[in-house]
Amino acid sequence: MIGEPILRLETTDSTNRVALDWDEAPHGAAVVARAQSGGRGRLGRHWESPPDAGLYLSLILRPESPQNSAVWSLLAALGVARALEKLSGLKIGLKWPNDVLGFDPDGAPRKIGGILGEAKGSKIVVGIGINLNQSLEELPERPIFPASSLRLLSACDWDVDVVLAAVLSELDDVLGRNWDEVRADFERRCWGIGEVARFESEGASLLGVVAGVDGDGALMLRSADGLKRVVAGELSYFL
Ligand code: BT5
Repeated sequence: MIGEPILRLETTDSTNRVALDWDEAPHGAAVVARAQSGGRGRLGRHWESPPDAGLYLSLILRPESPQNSAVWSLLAALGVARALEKLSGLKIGLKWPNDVLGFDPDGAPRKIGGILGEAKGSKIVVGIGINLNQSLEELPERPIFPASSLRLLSACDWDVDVVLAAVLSELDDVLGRNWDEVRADFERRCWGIGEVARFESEGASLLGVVAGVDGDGALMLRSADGLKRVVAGELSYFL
């Protein structure tokens, strides 16, 4: 069962750090905190985690199936999108690989959450950050895919525990599935399929049209040299 046992903390540096260090944790164990002082984003970035304004959750997975580790983050992103959509009635999108998107009334995408997958040996930790009750002033500035919160998009306050329960229940379902079973839903929600994008990783850059996400969770880019698979890097669109 995803979310059992659950370790609840008032504040910590990073729930992912706690989950990585929790050696005895069984598959499905969760760490949740009311605030983080050193919330982590991808590629060494920071995740703003003010008290009670968002959900800060890490899950410990000890998968038996050989699914590629990148796939767990994609499955988690999909579970979060499904849960938030059911709760709020808002349309929730995804940006490969790890952004959870809400939309302004005019349809512009806003980052309301993110997923950070990390591994220690065979243990996988999937960190989930969701902005719930922040005002615009409490959110960091982002030049593209500006930050928003569920409250800003839905005009109501959100109880962190209600969202936690909904997310865990959805993840219990989605994390038990094969990527191929749910890939179509990820692609349906995925921002920018058919658009030109630039993929950057370790100094190298590739320009192409986003064609979809493959059976290993890699993004497929149709470049001047043909169809390429890309993993673990940064994707930017020309919005
Ligand atoms: C992510 O990184 O989107 C992954 C975030 C994962 C956070 C969770 S919280 C629970 C668990 N424990 C942790 O320590 N982490 C996980 P990335 O795509 O790199 O986005 C980070 C970038 O987004 C930053 O460089 C900022 O520009 C911006 N940012 C920071 N805080 C944000 C927020 N609360 N909302 C939206 N954007 C934010």
